[in-house]
Amino acid sequence: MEEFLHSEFFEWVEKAVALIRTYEGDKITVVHHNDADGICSAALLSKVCEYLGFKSEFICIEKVYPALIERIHRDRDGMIIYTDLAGLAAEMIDRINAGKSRVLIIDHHPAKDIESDTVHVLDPELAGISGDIFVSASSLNYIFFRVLAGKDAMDYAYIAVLGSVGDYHDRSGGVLGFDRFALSEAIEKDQVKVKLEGVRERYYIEKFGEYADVIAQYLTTLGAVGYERRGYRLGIKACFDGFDERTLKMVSELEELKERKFEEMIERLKKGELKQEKYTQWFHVRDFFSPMGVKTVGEFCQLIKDMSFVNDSKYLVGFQDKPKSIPDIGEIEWNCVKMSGRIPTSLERRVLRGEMPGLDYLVPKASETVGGFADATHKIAAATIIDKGKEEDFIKAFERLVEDYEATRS
Ligand SMILES: [Mn+2]
Repeated sequence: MEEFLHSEFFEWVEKAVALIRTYEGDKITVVHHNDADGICSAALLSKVCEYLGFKSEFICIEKVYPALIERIHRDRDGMIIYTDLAGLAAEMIDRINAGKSRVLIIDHHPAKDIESDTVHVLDPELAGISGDIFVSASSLNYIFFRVLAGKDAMDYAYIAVLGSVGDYHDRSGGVLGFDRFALSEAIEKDQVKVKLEGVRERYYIEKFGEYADVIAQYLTTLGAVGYERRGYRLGIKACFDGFDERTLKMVSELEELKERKFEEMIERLKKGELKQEKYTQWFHVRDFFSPMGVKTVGEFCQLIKDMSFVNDSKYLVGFQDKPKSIPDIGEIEWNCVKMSGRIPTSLERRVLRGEMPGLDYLVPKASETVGGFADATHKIAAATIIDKGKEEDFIKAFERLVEDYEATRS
């Protein structure tokens, strides 16, 4: 621990710890992401609440949509902790919260700090430390817990390792930085053994009798594929109790379900449901992917983008209905669809050379024309949310934008 004592980052953690220590209410609401890192973060925060004697409520969401934030803050007060998401949403949360609750955002994604008396951001990105490489949300929550509770927190170090691996922080051969600090404590406590496979480290977790990458995949399946069935709840529980037969059965059922739905959808697209425009090919899964979360349509596009039935010179766009009912929250007054875009490899080359426009240009612009907001855009992968019924207008706008881009180049 000593090596962190003098860092600026450590002072930030202490400030966050002071916020929870001085909280005078009796209940804390934890809003967390639905992937393995988010589930492990929630598990660690459940122990933080237990340690301090607070009651806790857990809300699992896929993204920080304003409508969800409004509902969460309308119906609750006291202290609300967001974790593994919301780093960039502090301003929006502050506006919606309007001074009502004490809010702490514990995230490792790119973040924006704000001046606020009630909303506070703890994020390594703000201290110049890459949250994508050196610290998962789980490791951050572990350090938060560790500073708060001292060595008592070490009993849960393995959960941080699980979360880091869930976010692929071992991709360079092993986890680094603050993730490695959590790993070293888990090793010290005999919770984890490092096995070297070639040039890659794997982390064997004694509690599960299994490697961290395997367990992290179970958690992701529970949280993402089983989102509408609240699979993440079983995931949080499994972090402490291990995977019982019922949970393992749910994992394998969900994996089969996903495979079956994906295969069926591919057949449907081959039989004509993949609509062809001049520059775009697109489809709509409606609610066929339920109970999987809306991230699924993106994963599906990624899977099929280079298959032989997909035209390799056209953009690939998929839509999925956003369910009206959000687990842990209830009915939300919205009527919208998630759009995901990907680019087949041969078109991707032309995009990267600048001959064709990227999705980071097309998707926000096309969304704007139909009044939507683009949530996450990169050159070769992008997503947005638009109103239901606007799908064809979106495609038309998308087509026009590509056409205009081509016209200005020739
Ligand atoms: Mn994460």
